Amino acid sequence: VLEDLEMPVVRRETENLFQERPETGNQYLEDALLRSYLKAHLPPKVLEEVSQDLERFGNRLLTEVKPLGWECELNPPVFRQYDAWGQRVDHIITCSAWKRMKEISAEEGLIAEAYERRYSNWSRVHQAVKLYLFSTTSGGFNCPLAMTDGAAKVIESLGMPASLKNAFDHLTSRDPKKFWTSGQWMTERRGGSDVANGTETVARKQPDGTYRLYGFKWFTSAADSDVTLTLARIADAEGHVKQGSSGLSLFFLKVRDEDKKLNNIRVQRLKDKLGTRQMATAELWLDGAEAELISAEGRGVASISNMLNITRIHNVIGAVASMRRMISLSREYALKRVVFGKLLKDHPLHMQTIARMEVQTRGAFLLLMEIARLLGLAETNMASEQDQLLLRLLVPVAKLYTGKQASATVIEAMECFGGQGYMEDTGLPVIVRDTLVLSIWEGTTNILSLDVLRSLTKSQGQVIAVFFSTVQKKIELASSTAELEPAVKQMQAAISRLTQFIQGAGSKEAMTMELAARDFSYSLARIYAGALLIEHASRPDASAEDISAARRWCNQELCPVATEFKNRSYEAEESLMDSSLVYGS
Ligand code: UCC
Ligand code: FAD
Repeated sequence: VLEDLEMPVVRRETENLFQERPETGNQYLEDALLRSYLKAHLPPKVLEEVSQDLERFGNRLLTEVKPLGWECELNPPVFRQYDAWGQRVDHIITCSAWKRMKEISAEEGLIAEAYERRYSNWSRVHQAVKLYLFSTTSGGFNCPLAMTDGAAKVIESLGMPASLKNAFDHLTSRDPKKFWTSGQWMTERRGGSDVANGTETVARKQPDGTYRLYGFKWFTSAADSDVTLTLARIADAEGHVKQGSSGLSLFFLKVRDEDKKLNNIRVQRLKDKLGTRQMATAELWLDGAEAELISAEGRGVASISNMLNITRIHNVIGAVASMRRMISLSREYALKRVVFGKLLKDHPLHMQTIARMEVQTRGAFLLLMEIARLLGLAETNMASEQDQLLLRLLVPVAKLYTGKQASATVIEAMECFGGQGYMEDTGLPVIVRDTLVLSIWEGTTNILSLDVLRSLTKSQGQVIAVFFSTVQKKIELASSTAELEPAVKQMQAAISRLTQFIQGAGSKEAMTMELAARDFSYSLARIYAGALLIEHASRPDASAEDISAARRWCNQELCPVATEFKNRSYEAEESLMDSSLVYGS
């Protein structure tokens, strides 16, 4: 008070011109789209309970979890290879906040919720929303949770073998003392995309029927996890292994024994990463690690894809959460920051910048909810064959598309804070760094685009018919809303261009589809998200913003693959020119 009285008027005014910290409140209460989605889809009783839980969780995130997340960022894991007496110990030391995140994850049932299924098919939506709210404050703990969910899913998909029941109970526990997390060790030195050719790890059968693994795992995230799933080639009596995908089998192993001693595993070092620095990613030597074979021999890739599809959904959750968080902070900042004599919010060009991000985020959010909804149906035996095909297609589509959207959005949003956006201690660069990995891990954009083609081939084209009929059904709902007419017309045009592309490409060589894979996947993402936005905007209580978002989304190029096909971009000549442009002739 004394200082205030004594402060000269000029100085006081200058202090008032400081740039203010953007503060957001309860993320659930502030997310209008999330709340309207839940209101539109959940049965009333489920909505009531889920809303209460989310509001409470939103408060807990604000008061308890957010500071812990920041602590995780400030205290990244440390690797201690030797103890003071020269003994090799290979300790990965994590901070107390990271350990607390594990307990909170259990208490909140962030994995359990999906497997208890107390809201039947809606449990996956409930879980996805909790993870979405948790993501950017989790201090990187969303990563082990993704893999834990994936491991539980694999065990469940295998029909819950007796030997894995205990592990499943730990992975899905709400008891912090009992809760385990899992890793996912696929990538080796020779590569992470081409797992079939990159995996050198060998599994040797022991007289008691267990296996011992020998090899080197090049990227192992959340290396402090309790258990992991990994791939290896089983050696025959002569020590020979089968190469290629059909030589790979899936193994379960405990990373440490009861005394916390590593399971014949040596840590080479921790990765020095651009982001996700709160979480330990290690290089590991497996030197006879005891493991249990959990797939049929040679069915390793097919079996671990149950994990991949879950972790890819978590990747979508992370992407949408980062976009939403950066927008929330940007809009708060615009309410406080004065430039050229007025608040940023009163500069139309700045509002246009944020509104464009908002439209992208809405499309991404609805894609995420659609996948969670379909997964919930599939897991409660309520999914039709069409729903299952659609889920298989939409997971890679959404993963690859939202990964790219999120990277672009967080960079754009960083700029909304001017120079402050680039300052480490604002926390904004953390979100940017942690988002940039989303298009790399769990399969890069190109690999996921090829997975989209895999899902088409596997269903012998059926999935694309389901895609078209579902999109049509969703946009038909809009027929009574005049304001949506232009959007519906744009969607109809895009659908017919996509149909023409598919017919045209069908008569060309296989090469065409491979070259078109990325543009094709983007087209599927834009068209499907457009249909979801239109569907959401067709609700009787839709807001003007819902309608505008649908219209604006559909104003963009919805079917880039048709344009590029017309440009002959996928022809052999152009492909040769791609190489020439890169390397010169
Ligand atoms: O990167 C990682 C990060 C860990 C950190 C956790 C973060 C989680 C998110 C956090 C959120 C914030 S872990 C490593 C991730 N690695 C990958 O994603 C691998 C990328 N590469 C691929 O996906 C490739 O496409 C491969 C490895 C799947 C290709 O393998 P193959 O063996 O060459 O492929 P094939 O021969 O086509 O497929 C073998 C079998 C087939 O089944 P069958 O034999 O019945 O015909 C395929 O249909 O596997 C089946 N399959 C699938 N099934 C392959 N992919 C899938 C799929 N996605 N879904 C269903
Ligand atoms: P490459 O396969 O060498 O890819 C290089 C480029 O080539 C990419 O742009 C890719 O899109 C492109 N490309 C590859 N193949 C094709 C093709 N057929 N057609 C067109 N383009 C192609 N892995 C784990 O198993 N467990 C983990 O816990 C884990 N954690 C990770 C944590 C971090 C922070 C990071 C960055 C990675 C992690 N990974 C993990 C590894 C990750 O899954 C791989 O890095 C990723 O799948 C890509 O594999 P790669 O590095 O071998 O890239």
